[in-house]
Amino acid sequence: MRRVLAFFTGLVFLVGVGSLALTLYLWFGAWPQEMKQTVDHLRSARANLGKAPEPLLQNPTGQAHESLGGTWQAVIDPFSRGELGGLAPRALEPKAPADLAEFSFENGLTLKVPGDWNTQDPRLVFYQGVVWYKRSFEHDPASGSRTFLYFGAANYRASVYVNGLLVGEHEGGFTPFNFDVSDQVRAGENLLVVKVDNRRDDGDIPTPTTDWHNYGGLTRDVLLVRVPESFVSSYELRLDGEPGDAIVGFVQVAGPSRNASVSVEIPELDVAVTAQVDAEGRAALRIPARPERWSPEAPRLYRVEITLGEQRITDRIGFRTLGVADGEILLNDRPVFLRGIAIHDETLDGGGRAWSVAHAEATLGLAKELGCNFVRLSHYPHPDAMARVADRLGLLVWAELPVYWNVAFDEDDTLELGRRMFSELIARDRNRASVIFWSLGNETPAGPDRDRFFAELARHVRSEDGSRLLTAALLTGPEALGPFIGSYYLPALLGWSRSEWVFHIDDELEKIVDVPAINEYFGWYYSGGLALVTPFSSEYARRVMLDNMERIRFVTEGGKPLIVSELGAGAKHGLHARPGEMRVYSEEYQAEVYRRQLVMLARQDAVRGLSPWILKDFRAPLRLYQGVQDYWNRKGLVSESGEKKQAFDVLRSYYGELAARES
Ligand code: GCB
Repeated sequence: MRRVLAFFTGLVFLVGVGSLALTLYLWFGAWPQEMKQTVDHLRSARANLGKAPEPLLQNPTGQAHESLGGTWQAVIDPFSRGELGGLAPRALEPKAPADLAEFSFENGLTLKVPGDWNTQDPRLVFYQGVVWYKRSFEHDPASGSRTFLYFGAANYRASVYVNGLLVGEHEGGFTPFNFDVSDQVRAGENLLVVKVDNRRDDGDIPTPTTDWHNYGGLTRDVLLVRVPESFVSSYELRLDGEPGDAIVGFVQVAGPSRNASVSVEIPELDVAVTAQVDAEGRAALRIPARPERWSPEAPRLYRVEITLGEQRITDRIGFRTLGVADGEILLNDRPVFLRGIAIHDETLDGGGRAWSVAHAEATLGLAKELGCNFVRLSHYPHPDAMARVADRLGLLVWAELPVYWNVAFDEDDTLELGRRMFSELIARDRNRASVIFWSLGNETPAGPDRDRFFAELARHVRSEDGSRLLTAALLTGPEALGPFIGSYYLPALLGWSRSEWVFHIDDELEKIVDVPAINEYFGWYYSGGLALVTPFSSEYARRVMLDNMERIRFVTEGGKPLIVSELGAGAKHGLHARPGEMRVYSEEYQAEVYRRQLVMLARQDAVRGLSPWILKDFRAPLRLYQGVQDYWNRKGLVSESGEKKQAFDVLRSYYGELAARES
């Protein structure tokens, strides 16, 4: 018995010593490098799976940074097999001729970053799944500094690996995120691998079905940003509304230093102040100043410089006030009427995701040509270049979260995701004078879960930024349309039209936002739909609607200013109707719908702006009418490659008249 005991004691001792030796060997010993890398990778994968990004660095391009844009190697991975057994894909790549190989970045696809993958390879046009990206970069981590990897956007989920180690993951296809990779980068060559998956499910924002294309990939720039150990992570400068003689805001410092002093300079205003941060790293600012106010007519921007030690951030900021009172939207205390247009994030020259300053200048330049002072950047956050260029050109901006149609309003995780997306968007754009609206969502079906969801989301947005107006595009669904059709449209089809057609908008969401908005398609959808379920021909139904359109009156609750955030009709560029012919998808019919709509809208008391749908034809896999749509939504005022349709001029002359009347 004693022998057995001694044997087992010895065995336990040996196993213990053996494990200790093995652990020491793995950590410090000459264990084959490959094996150690694999173990490190597995550790990082366990530790950092789902690890959220660090708080967003504000204005990375306004400080020392390097773009990692260019040509990256890529692998299409339809079954998401690249992490076989939890391994980083690089571990599966062959290193010697006899190695078993199931994966390789070499000799394959390359993709441009930034850019969607769909327009870069015919196999990827409608692809929804995983693509792996890889590139290497040189780095020299100076002591006393931290290194961040900043992604402008990756649609929809991204997992980021530096030198084989998972550093974290991000969800959400349109907002920026960054990771502090100081512990993973090394001097010399570094390897960056990113897994991007553009599939979404019902708990996501948005859900899988949308009327726009699910462009995947690293759609915006990837940056390497080096900051000191203690650094300015965010700041805000804006004009104090009352009485408008001070610039207020804050500078937030992150890192170990708790008694840093930051300097803020605005040379054109003779402002040079130094502020001490508090125990939370925050310096509240109130700087007496009377800047010239930013407006669409005079989009004055001031150069701002923020310095902390070796970190120097420059920005160009406009100062204006914003509010609502007595049914008006007030910009610099004066009522403003929004002459707008809705825009999807695609380049003007043939589709594909837009990302650059040049893209933004082309698109917003066209909006200016149309006579706009306002753009609705639908249905998700656009690249930061859009708000920056809008600042310069003098365009007011509606920025939106893709809470589109129906999302999982009853799920806490979905609400949390919405909150985080807004935080990322606000952190990025909080200093843009052009941005006046945060839009909570688009055409969401009413109900208690939805109302609770939006009330929470609105609370969150107001707590992060109380200086802008909240809006949302309401769904003019059956509740509003049913009574309208029954009381006015049907009787008119039967030959008896009432002098006023009341369109009653009644949605709980109106109470939550500051400025409600409606999407309406008089002259397009409703007539076509009605003809399908009544004996009336679609031609007759359309004629009756067009002829009576000016009788329509919107009635809202609460006396808030109202925006018509969508109206429009489809037309294929170059498709024409014969004189007098009622032909949908012709340029003439689209132009006629615009003419009638504009007469009707000019007579609405509550309406303080409009953003017709939409500037340019955009990719939409929902649109299956071959020969006409071919997977494009045709409601653009210009075609997918920028050719103007007749309706462009109709809206341009209307906006021209409005602007002339105002000046
Ligand atoms: C809408 C949606 C928008 C669509 C548009 C259309 O109401 O908000 O996303 O693309 O109608 O063309 O039907």
